Amino acid sequence: MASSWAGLRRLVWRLVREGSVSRVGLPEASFGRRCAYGRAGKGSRGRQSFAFTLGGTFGLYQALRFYLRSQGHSAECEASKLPDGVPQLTLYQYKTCPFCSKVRVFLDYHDLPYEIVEVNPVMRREIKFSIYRKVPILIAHAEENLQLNDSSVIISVMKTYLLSRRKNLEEIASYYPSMKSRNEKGKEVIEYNNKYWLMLDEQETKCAYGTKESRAEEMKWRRWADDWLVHLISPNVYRTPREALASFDYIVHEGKFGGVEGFFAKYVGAMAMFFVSKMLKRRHNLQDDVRQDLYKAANDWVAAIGKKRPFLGGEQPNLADLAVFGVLRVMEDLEAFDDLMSHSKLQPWYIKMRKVMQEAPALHRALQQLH
Ligand SMILES: N[C@@H](CCC(=O)N[C@@H](CS)C(=O)NCC(=O)O)C(=O)O
Repeated sequence: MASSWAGLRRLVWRLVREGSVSRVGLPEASFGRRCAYGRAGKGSRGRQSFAFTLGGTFGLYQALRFYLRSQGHSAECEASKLPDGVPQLTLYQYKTCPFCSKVRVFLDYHDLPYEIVEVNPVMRREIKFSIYRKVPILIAHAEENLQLNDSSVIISVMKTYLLSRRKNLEEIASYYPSMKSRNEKGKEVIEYNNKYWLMLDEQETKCAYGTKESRAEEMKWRRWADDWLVHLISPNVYRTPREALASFDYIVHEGKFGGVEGFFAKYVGAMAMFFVSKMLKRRHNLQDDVRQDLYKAANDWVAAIGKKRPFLGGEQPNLADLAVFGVLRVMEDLEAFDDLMSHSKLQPWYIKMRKVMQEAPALHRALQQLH
């Protein structure tokens, strides 16, 4: 522990001296303007003024202190895997899909580099190699390519891998077998029963969670993000013909569509989704004013965090924080998102999440240097 703090002080001094910290302070988030998260700060190294660097370094120092404290940092916990030990990753996605956004948030937060392959949602040629026909799909280019399906499986496998000292990716993935079952409409679906569970031994569990309750809480809210929060998105962003058109304008702009395809997708897609969203509203028993369900979900989430901690994970976000943020982020720039910010209690948490997502890559790089 003492050596960690000494290392931290050395690191901060080196960063100040070299001016090598990218900006970690974030201006007040401006909603209604799309924010590119990507690899925050890369390429801006060494170009900041001294005062700016010092401020950023201090922010990083504070963040590191919180991080180490919140992780109950100890010699045993330090043994977790470094991101540069992770194989090359390729994410097959639709940019605006909430499940894909969840995975990107997870990878960005942990500073794991990955290639993106944007899939054309009409032909889906890019995932022709796969029997599993949904996105996200993550390919880990290890000795043999390993395909991981389902956002929550991907996140659990990768998080287990980062925390685990002995298991390799193939072994961890084998603990998440797919199972065919039938949904309420009798349609065959693939499910992964234990997808919210990290495969950790006792020591790793202690490092990751501290208490049993925090592990159970994380699982509960990760499931909630998939089973409830996600289902509020479509009814809200396609609520009116005007909103449906704005949503499809965004989807076509951000997604991979041919010219004519894009034109049809925008107008036909918007009209279709306007009607589909009404069906989804009935299927999930939403209120007539679907915004009310969205606001309530946000307020339930904020209530679960409570007043004593900034994130559900404590001083740092846990997998549930990352999942909820990933899901909601796809609505940014749309009317539903602005309404959500002004009519629910979510905004302070959301701003903190944005800030932590900006800081996380620098934080994880700094932690690597500490080890
Ligand atoms: N449970 C899956 C759900 C993935 C999913 O439903 N993805 C949608 C896109 S948001 C999809 O690929 N649908 C099939 C299609 O577009 O044809 C996960 O968490 O990854």
